[in-house]
Amino acid sequence: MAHRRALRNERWIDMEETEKKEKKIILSGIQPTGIFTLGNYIGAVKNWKKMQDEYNCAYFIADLHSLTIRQDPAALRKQSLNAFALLLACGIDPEKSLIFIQSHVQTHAELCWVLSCCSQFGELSRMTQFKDKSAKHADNVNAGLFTYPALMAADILLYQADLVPVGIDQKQHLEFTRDIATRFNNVYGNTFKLPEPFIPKAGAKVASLQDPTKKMSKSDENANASIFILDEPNVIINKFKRAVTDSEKEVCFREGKDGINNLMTIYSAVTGKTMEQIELEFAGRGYGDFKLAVGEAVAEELRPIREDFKRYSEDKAYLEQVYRKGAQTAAAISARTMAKVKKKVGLLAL
Ligand code: AQP
Repeated sequence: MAHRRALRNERWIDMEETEKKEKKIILSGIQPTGIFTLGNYIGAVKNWKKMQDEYNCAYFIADLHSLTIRQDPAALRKQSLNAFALLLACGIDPEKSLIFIQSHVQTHAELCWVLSCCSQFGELSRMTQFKDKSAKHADNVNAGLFTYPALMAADILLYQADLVPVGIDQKQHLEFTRDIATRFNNVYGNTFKLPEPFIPKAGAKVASLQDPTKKMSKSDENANASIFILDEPNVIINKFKRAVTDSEKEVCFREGKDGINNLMTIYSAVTGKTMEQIELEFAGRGYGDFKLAVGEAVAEELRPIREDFKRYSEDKAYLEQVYRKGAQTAAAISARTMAKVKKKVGLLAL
């Protein structure tokens, strides 16, 4: 099969000090809570692909994080494998980037425990995601939801990441990671690199097509609110036709036009056109023409991903080979940090 290649992960395995200095380390994860949306794609994965040549990238399926919300076990297993295949289909190349499934690498849970013991109840209680999610899932306000930032800190600090691409919603968690790393380094001596937030040049927040004041989300109950990256072209076009806009007729990016602003942001992200070019292109034409153009452009952008996903997901042996290799490499790299941490906090070596 065309996508089958020898897997070396060379850049990561042989990453000696020299290369480490040349290329910064980027780390990011995505939860396997469903098929990725156009928001996940434009806001994260599309950029992840672009960053592979310039940086040493580590990308993972954050399945441990997704346990903070109640999951159906069989569905979660399937979603994790699908999410992994989706990363490959979106152009994440296992020869350039380290890709793995979080729960396959035990150091994540292990460091999370140590960092939980360095986290204060007060600072965790101030996390807005905890407040939002505990309000949304009032019947399951579990300890994992509360200590989620400690796991995210472990994910980042294990790989000594320089940069972490974050949306505004995750900024507070990255600040927490920096605080906890600083605290640990002050008490035990220099152990962790302090990660910086990374805002990619072409990163955009994509809003729900049905309520443009909300972000587009995998878990939105309204199927018309989100474009899933495996949606068929006719489904995509119909969802855009139904997108909520306003009662005016002018395609222009302006405060108060949340629906049109969102569609322009999406169109710009997939075509590379500026807002001015888009305004000119649709001057004097109605919203109908514009919505159709956005739908067609998105369907075309996602077409190769849908096709590649089909090929990857049919080749379970290849997927297993890639995630096994990724887990081995991630375990070897993260073990270096974990060994340092254990020694510093006083855990007896085996
Ligand atoms: N609407 C969005 N616009 C831009 N970026 C987005 N991201 C998510 N939604 C949008 C970015 O995608 C990356 C992975 O997100 P995640 O799966 O770890 O969690 P999430 O942000 O909670 O994504 P969802 O789709 O909303 O999932 P559910 O419904 O399960 O909560 C992140 O970089 C995120 O910023």
